[in-house]
Amino acid sequence: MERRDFIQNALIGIAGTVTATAVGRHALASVPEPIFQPNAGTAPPWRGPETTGDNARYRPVVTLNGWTLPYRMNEGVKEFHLVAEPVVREMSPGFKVNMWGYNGQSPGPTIEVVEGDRVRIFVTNRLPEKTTIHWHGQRLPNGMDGVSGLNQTPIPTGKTFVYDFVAKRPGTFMYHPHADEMTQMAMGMMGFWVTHPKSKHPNISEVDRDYCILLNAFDVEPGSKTPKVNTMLDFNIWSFNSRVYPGLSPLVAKLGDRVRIRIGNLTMTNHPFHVHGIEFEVTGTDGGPVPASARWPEVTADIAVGQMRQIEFVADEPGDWAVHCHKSHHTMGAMGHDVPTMIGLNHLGLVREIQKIVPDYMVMGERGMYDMKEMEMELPPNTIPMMTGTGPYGPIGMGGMFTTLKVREDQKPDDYSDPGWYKQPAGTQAYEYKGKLPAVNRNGADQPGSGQTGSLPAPSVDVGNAQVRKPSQSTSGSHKH
Ligand SMILES: [Cu+2]
Repeated sequence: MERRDFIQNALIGIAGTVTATAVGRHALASVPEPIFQPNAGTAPPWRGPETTGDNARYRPVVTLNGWTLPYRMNEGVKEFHLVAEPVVREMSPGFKVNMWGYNGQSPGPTIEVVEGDRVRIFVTNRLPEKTTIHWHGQRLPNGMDGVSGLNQTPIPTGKTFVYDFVAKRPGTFMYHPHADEMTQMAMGMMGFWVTHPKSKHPNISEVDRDYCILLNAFDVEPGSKTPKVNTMLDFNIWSFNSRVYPGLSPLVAKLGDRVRIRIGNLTMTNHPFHVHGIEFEVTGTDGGPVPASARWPEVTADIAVGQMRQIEFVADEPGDWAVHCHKSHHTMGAMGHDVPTMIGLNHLGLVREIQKIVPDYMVMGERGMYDMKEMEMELPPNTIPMMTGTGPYGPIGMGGMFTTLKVREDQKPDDYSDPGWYKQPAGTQAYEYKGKLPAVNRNGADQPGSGQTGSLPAPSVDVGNAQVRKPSQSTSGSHKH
């Protein structure tokens, strides 16, 4: 072929391409460009056009270690584009897990709209199997409810389906597949949905901070990277928004802020969600806002499987307060099962001998499991220690479903950055008692009415001669001194 012909053909080719592209672009113009999130950080609140100025319709939420999906307005319809796809989620620094999610992360982006909005969601399936999305809790036409086989045919790999409905009622919602849901949810497919009220609502407060947390769980064998999908109850990674402490951002508030936390549970067990330092009220459930007359104070709200709860409080106590699931094994990292209790056994020396035969052998805490944090443990690669996170006073001893509520006098409105560790004012922190301890005489102490305990000598304080027992000394037989 002569060079001139080649160029001629190439030009025809280009012309042909241009035509095809023009058609393609026209068709594509009806689908919003998908937006992807490259990292697991906490994105600042998404300041859409309805969140600023005098006519602002709502104060945007903040999804802990997540983000809000921007929309496109198309003739009065808010259009979103979700892409279901395999993702790699960094659950905690250095601990990466192969998951399935949406738009680059698990959970997927939060969808945030206003009551009465017409919403159109394009869902593109880039998974190796069929999927759907169910809009958990929403009022919508039956054909939009997303149960495969019941309401629609599932979305085949490579295809895009459209969900189109009006966000009828304000509240906290979730989305997740209703197609091979055990696999797809075990792999991390889920997301949050918030519908703000269109006008002042008698049972919905305006708040200064509005957080979203999805409770989720995975079963990742220590040293592996992909969750097991046949696990029914024995999950070993308990997470907020597919992150575990210390990979979770703090919930920050300015002193006096009214704070809302929206919590959804897409694990297979209940989670008593516990906040230190304040009392809260449950102001909303799956079914909508709770009337003020029906609320009561709590410091723990149990969130059952498939439920959503909104809790609210005034952050009027400065400090770093723990926020965690109260099931203690849910604030721990990857554990093997069938672990014997080793409290009271001295393993030193023995461990090294056993490890010659069983290289993975680990000591499960001869003084309780707190040891685990202080010990330099050899762990399989890509495994989080069982309990992680270090505070200003040493290991926190909790991971998993744990983070902090950081209340500060000088936190700026709309500032969600970590203010660092709280410095307790002098005289307001637990301190070591350095006086003498009373002798304990247990003989007769168990006899009712013996009065033995009351007759023990009062402790004599002698700060100058502090007696600090070394941990290696026996903790039994305290009657000897
Ligand atoms: Cu829990």
